Amino acid sequence: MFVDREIISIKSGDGGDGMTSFKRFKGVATGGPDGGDGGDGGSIYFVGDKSKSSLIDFKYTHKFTAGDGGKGDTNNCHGRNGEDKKIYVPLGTIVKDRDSGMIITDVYYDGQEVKVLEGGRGGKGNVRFTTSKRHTPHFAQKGEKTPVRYVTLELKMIADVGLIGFPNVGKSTMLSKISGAKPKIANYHFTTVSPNLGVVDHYDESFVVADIPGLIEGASEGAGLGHDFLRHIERTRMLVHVVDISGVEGRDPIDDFIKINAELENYSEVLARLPQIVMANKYDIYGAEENFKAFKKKFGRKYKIFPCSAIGAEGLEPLLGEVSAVLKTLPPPAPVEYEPFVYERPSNDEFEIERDEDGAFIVMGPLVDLLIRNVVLDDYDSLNYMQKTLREKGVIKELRKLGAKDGDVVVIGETEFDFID
Ligand SMILES: Nc1nc2c(ncn2[C@@H]2O[C@H](COP(=O)(O)OP(=O)(O)OP(=O)(O)O)[C@@H](O)[C@H]2O)c(=O)[nH]1
Ligand SMILES: [Mg+2]
Repeated sequence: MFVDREIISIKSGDGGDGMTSFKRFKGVATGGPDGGDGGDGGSIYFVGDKSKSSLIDFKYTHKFTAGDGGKGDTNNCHGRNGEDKKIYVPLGTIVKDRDSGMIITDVYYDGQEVKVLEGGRGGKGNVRFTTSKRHTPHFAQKGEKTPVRYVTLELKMIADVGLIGFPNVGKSTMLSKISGAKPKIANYHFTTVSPNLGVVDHYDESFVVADIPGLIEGASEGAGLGHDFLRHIERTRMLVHVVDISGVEGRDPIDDFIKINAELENYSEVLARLPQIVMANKYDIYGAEENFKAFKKKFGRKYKIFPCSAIGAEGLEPLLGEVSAVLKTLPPPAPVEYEPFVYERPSNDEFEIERDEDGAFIVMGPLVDLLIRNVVLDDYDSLNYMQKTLREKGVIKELRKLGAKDGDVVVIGETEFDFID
């Protein structure tokens, strides 16, 4: 089964919680704080793997999670860091944010590693909250929790040359003769149901050829199978347009050629503009010579046309020579161009204030999450630390601006406070 589009969920590891603890000595109630930091969560990477040719693995496994960071420990011990998760994908896999459709990365090269989600930060242990005034902080920071993200994987194969044409014209036969690929070949339409890649060695040059299912009229609007696969030749550098010059199936090669080019035009300007040469195949069949002359007369000025018999491996050498020569004039293949989309980590400083029906001010947002993580409400030092943070981050100022007066209720997390300016 060939799979070229899947949605998966990815999640980097949560940060481990920081530890609250105090040194213990014989005969002494408590020593100084010694709670260590939590470990960082593992990150999510995508890795290019040339041995993969489809996204089939993701049909069965949709969920990828990196390891969580371990909790900080006593004696100032740092929690262990979570394990990274590496997701191996075929070359040419474009990773998009599912919701916005924006491109996060194009995994293009073998072994290329792209970090897509950073692990959550480990929380700080209580040691880190010691100040000159506060010697025994009874609180530590919780690890950063990371959200689940959904990404679309879309395979757009990477090949130098795309083989296009009606069904049954001999595209797969051609590929099997010029490369080590062994595509299915048979005398009926749509023998090929998914793309095949083959590597062609031609003297000192080497290039990759993609054979896709046959195209038919209306392919650009979804007729037949071709439409789903046109995107796999969007990234090629040139096209070899295969026509059945014998017209053995009762079709007119000139007509065929015009129709397929019209479909390309409809589908994408990029495809229509790719350099194109013509393989006039099945030249071995009686009647082909006549058709070839007419075809050449009509298109010979605009296109280079090569009479061939794929089945007999005849006439392929001049065609490959031309492919090789054209490729040399073209820029090297490159990943798609895009403004990379980056998942933001929850900013620690943002907050919003709303008023509920009773007039209480509700403070919300990542800043609040941070405060709640940091503060142990029945601890005096901790509460002071929170007040200081509220002032520093502009929450008090904003409350005042919104008209908060002494005695008004301010809700932070699950706790209510009286506003005192
Ligand atoms: N006489 C003759 N028959 C050929 C030639 N090339 C291919 N064929 C035959 O044409 C039929 C179709 O060949 P395929 O290579 O499967 O054609 P295709 O274009 O890949 O077809 P689809 O995958 O269905 O689009 C097979 O029976 C081949 O043996 C040729 O040069 N001469
Ligand atoms: Mg085929």
